[in-house]
Amino acid sequence: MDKNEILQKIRSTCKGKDAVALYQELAGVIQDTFTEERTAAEKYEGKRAIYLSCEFLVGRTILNNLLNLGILDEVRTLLAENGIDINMLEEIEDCALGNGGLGRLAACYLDSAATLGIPLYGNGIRYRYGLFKQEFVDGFQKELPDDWQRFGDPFSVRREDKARKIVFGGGEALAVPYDMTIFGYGGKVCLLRLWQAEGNHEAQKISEYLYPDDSTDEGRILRLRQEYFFSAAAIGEAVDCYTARYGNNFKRFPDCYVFQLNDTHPVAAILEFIRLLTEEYDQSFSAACAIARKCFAYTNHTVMPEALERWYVPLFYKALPALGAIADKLDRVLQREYRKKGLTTEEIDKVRIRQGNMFHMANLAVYMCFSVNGVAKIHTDIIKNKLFDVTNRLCPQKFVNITNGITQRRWLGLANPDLAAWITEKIGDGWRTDLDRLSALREYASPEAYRRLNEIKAANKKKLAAFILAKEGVAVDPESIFDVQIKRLHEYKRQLMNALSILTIYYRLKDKSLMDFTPTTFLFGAKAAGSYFRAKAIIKFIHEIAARINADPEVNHLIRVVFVTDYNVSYAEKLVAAADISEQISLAGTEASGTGNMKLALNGAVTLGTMDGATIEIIERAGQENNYIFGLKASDVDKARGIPPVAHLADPYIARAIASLWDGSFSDGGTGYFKNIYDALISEGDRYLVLSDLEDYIRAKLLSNREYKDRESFARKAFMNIASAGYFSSDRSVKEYDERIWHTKSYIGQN
Ligand code: 26Q
Repeated sequence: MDKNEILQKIRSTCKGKDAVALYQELAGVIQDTFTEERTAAEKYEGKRAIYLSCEFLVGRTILNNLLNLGILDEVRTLLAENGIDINMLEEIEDCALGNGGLGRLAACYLDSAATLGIPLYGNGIRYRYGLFKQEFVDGFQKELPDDWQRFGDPFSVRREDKARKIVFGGGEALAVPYDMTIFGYGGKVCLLRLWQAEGNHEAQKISEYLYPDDSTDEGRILRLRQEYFFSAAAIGEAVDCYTARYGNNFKRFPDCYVFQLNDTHPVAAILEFIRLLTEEYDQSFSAACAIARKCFAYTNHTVMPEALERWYVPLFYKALPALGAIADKLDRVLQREYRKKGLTTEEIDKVRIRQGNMFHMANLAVYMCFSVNGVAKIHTDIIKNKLFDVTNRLCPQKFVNITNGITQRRWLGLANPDLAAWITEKIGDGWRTDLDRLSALREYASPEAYRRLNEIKAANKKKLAAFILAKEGVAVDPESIFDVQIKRLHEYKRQLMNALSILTIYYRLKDKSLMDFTPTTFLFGAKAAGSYFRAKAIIKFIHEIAARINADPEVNHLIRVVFVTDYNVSYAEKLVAAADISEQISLAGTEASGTGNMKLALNGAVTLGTMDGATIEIIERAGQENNYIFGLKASDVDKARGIPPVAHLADPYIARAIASLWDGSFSDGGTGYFKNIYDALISEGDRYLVLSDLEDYIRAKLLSNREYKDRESFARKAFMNIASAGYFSSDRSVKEYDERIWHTKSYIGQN
């Protein structure tokens, strides 16, 4: 790649274009310049790792691509010279083909693999509509369709030559791949192949929406078809390429391909692989299974029972008849194998693929994959010792921990250019490809450094405050503490606990029992699944609290609450750069890893959190003394469940906050939302132990609030968090996947 050549092309064509035309122009120039690299990735002959995922939460790409190509600053200047503000490009596209953590992780991994030159190939679905756009009407969430291709999709190439027919129960579709170029830092690329379903109306529906409603059988069948559709396309293509080279002898297949399953969503790939080899390549069932067991690896992202995929057997057969039969056959093989090994009936029942009239997809994945990994230490321990304990006793070498990571190019370089520049000034810019270098910052620890950090944070807060005023119409004080909770709305993540803590603080400020409170802005960003009643109830509750507090002249110079609209990757970039406090408050043992925790720590936010997920590993490195840790440990949770929720209402402010859910303090517009929340806490046993942790949470929150006053010592904590964040680069994670699971470099054909 020749930087100057690109700049020259841009210079000659950028004049007189509006934002959309300019965006397309820039993308076109970049894309054209990399035809060779794309072709090289496509023709690569070594072993490939195929990342199968229903979600890729790519976000906006134009600025990130310019950054990774090392020409962001030059292009910014060049456009400015022509009277164009580069930021207007940010208004254009947002490729949100994912819901949250799991989808964003896939995007970070592609960025890292591209940068490192690891032959990782993303495979997913080219949804016509991505994650819904969020609006609030009177504090109620409304979901609107996300027409992300409105201005085109200039980083993708349609590959009709690679289209494949996919047959499922009662129909077929043509799978047409679109190859999206993922630009790594330094100019290497990876390919993200997104399959689009074409054909009749039924066929087209397959790639229409990310997560169609699965409250009906029709919706569930559609979801299954989606999962099968892209998995079968990816498997079919791999097998075609392999047989073209090696014929029908599949012995070397595992030396050419490894498939990483991003949760169980693409697990149909295993069944499809066995189907293809047995039905079309004349392999025996056991031979096909033996090969499958060498080339599939499974990442688990959750221990919550309701997020573990289970399919009603008759429905599965209806959608995918041939695969249903294979799943049942594997279940019989599993029982025979484990009986021979001396497992008890009870143990076998726990690991069976078929559980009554349901197929248990995680059990299928664990049985068939050579590697099963969790996404943070505590999470891997839980899956080894609870979820998959039987398999772990039999086959402990199958289980691997690979703690998640994030790409520092987007989450520091792009999101926080001032901090990035300051770090570079101190330690050079090696951190862009080796985040461990951040530890060298420790040598620069000094009051001068803390002062500078505070300046950078203050400037980011000012920018965010201006953005929030423009976008949300709420004025926030950039001098106040920015306390940030950004993540999908889920009960286990306990946004409700944050809301209740804010209410108790509000009541205490009102009756002057809380003095010397440092002014604080509480920021929330979250989307709730359209069908998740209680999550939407919590959103409304937070909006009611925000409206009350922000309009109260007695206290609104001390405390404000903002629920930002349409939280997405771009909003996250602004929020992480401006956060003082990072809220990571899930009930211990419920958040598999979290990755927002890493983004916030990397940008110098201090964690207010529980010992859960990867937060534990962040604290291990950054020091408990530099963060605010509270609450139950995972090992305390069972015992805590024995205490009735009402036993935690002794504090009058907490009691009052809970009462506000039913005593008419707030109105839910007759939806029953607030009664529903009250019931969750009081009548239904408070599943996520909000009340057990609330008091200690408020203690920790108020402690951080007091300590913030000492600006130097607080900045020192932020500094230590930044200097300790090196481990959480997705470069490290992806290298671990490659070294411990994929082994792409030990491809025998290369020797
Ligand atoms: C389940 C059944 C049927 C249909 C859909 C699903 C489903 C869909 C999406 C279940 C789970 C998801 C998404 C999970 C997710 O994003 N998990 C997050 O993954 C992150 C990356 O590993 C972790 O950091 C987070 O802790 C975890 O919550």
